[in-house]
Amino acid sequence: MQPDPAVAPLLSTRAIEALQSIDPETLGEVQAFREDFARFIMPYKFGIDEISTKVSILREEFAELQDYNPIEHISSRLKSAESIEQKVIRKNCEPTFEAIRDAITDIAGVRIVCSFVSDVYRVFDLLTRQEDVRVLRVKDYIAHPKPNGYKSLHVILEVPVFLSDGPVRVPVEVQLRTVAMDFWASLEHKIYYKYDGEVPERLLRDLTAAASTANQLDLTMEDLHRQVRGEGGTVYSLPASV
Ligand code: 0O2
Repeated sequence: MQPDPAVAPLLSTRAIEALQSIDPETLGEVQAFREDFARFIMPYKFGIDEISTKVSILREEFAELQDYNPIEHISSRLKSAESIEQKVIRKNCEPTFEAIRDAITDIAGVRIVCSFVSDVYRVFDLLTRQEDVRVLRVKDYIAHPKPNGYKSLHVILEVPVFLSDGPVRVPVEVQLRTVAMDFWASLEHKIYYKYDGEVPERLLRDLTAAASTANQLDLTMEDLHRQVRGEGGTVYSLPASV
């Protein structure tokens, strides 16, 4: 393969030689794979759009009609091809699009950050009650934190996406957590990557202590919030239907 003349001056000699050594058949296979991957990943992007729209509607409705909004912010991500590949290896999944579709349910991810713990369960309830949403799996790391202190409510939701050749149902992993849980998880994630998973014992201890401080902050803030609103006792749990 010859490099595109427009970009050739930007490439090193090694890169140009590498490109020239690719035969047309291999190049065709790579291009076909790129197209297949784009077709595979597209519905997941639309799944994110569907969930994001649902959350935005709830958020706007709260902003218009209530005197406070339980949703602080929302973010989303599509798992990268590299990250999907790592998970395929970790889960010992067959490397076909069909098998990946069945085995990996967090290709589309949406994170909803709420003000208080009760809001996390409230937003979960409002989302999962919608009739086009199916709950595939729930992991309540708030009721049952991970040993390192990680807290979050994870739910795999399945939503319909309407494509030109018909509807497909797409799984989307939704992570719901408070601002304090999010702050802790972001830092823990950075530290974990910085040390490539081998975090020094002292830092692990400090992180666990910080998780407990974040938890205490959540309890205190929720209590203050309830006092200001003149509300009674706290109920932090999943609805009975889950
Ligand atoms: P990324 O880039 O954040 O998406 P499963 O999917 O159920 O087969 P898994 O992946 O263990 O298995 O699922 P789980 O327990 O629901 O956790 C998935 C995601 O939760 C992770 O995604 C993180 O985003 C988050 N998470 C889980 N545990 C921790 C933790 O201890 N610390 C932090 N900071 N985040 C955590 P990925 O796949 O790691 O990547």
